[in-house]
Amino acid sequence: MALDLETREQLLETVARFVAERLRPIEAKVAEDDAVPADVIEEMKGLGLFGLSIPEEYGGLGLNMEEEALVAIELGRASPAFRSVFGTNVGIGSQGLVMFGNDAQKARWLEGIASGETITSFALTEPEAGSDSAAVQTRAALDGDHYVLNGGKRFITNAGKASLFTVMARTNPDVKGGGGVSAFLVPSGLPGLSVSKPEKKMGQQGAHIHDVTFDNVRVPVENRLGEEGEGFKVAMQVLDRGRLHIAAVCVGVAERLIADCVAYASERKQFGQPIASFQLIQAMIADSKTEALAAKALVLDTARKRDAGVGVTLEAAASKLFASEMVGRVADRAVQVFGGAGYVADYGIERLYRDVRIFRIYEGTSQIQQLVIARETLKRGG
Ligand code: COS
Repeated sequence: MALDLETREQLLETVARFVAERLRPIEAKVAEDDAVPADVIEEMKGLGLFGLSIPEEYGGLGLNMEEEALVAIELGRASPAFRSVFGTNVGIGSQGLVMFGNDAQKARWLEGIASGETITSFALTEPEAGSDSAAVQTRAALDGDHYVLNGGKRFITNAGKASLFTVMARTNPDVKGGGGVSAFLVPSGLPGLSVSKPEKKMGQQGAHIHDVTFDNVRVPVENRLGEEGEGFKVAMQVLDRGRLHIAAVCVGVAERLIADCVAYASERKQFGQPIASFQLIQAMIADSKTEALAAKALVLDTARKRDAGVGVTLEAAASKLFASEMVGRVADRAVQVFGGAGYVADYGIERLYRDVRIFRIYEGTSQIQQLVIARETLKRGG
């Protein structure tokens, strides 16, 4: 159910204020410390950010996709590391459970996910299963009323804090590809589950990714999500949704970068005038603005279609492809508009330039989005 317009505006204003007053001022420190302060995480919980997409009956805000996208755009105006704190709970870590969980599974976990007490992670990627995610090798062998999980996952966001993983593992080794894969809800406390130290990475300091290893982890049969063999489709549908969310974040980051460029170009003087008066600077701002508007229109149109029950595999992939490539260009132009100041750390532009690079890679690379778009277009006949 959609929020009434007044409530929606209030929510967006509250998030915008939180971003401006609480998150923006501490961006540089979060990057330096590689950690989001605990009191800020508590405030995120208080605002309901962990439960944006969790149904109201489980304590979430129950936003539809359009509303979630609008919130994600607002959140994009602060360093993307902040969104990552609750991003898995809103998206890939919870949506398998929301879409495919049975009543008992939902009753057991969704309230904790909505409140932020339970942090979730989505464990699909493996060293040999990145873009080829149907090649999952982690094994789940049935043994009485348990599955025994063995294998390793890679680059798993929030794994160090997660208390619940959605794990894709191969239940049928005779079936190659996605058909042999099932999805499981795996609490982090189970014996045999271990999480590595966080990886050092290019950007988004404060957000963490880890390896996760399963060594004879015994998972009760009732923790299987959906039927045996449905795990790959669970993952794909979770990703369809996640791609749209990421695209919305890209729009928010782009809008922020454009505003930063306008502010800087209006102040910075060369040749006796603010550089904003130069047409070559204006051209960069115009290109960035046009592309950001186009991405926003695509994202919101796709979100509305999804809310109306239309299949949006193609449109979600197109949103992710266009918006993530767009924000890469916008960030590149921002460095150019700022000139030397764009290259040094104090202004924060080089940090965002690094931060946005991952958007073209995670939840499916640009090349995977192209494949999905082409396949669906061919299937639809145009
Ligand atoms: N929704 C529902 N079902 C889907 C689907 C979707 N979006 N995408 C694929 N499926 C189904 C297919 O319909 C097919 O079902 P049948 O076997 O019943 O016909 C099955 O899943 C296998 O699909 P497909 O043949 O397309 O699988 P491929 O191995 O060719 O892989 C790609 C498809 C490459 C698109 C997929 O592996 C992918 O998205 N890879 C990137 C993964 C990714 O985003 N990783 C990031 C890590 S998570 S942060």
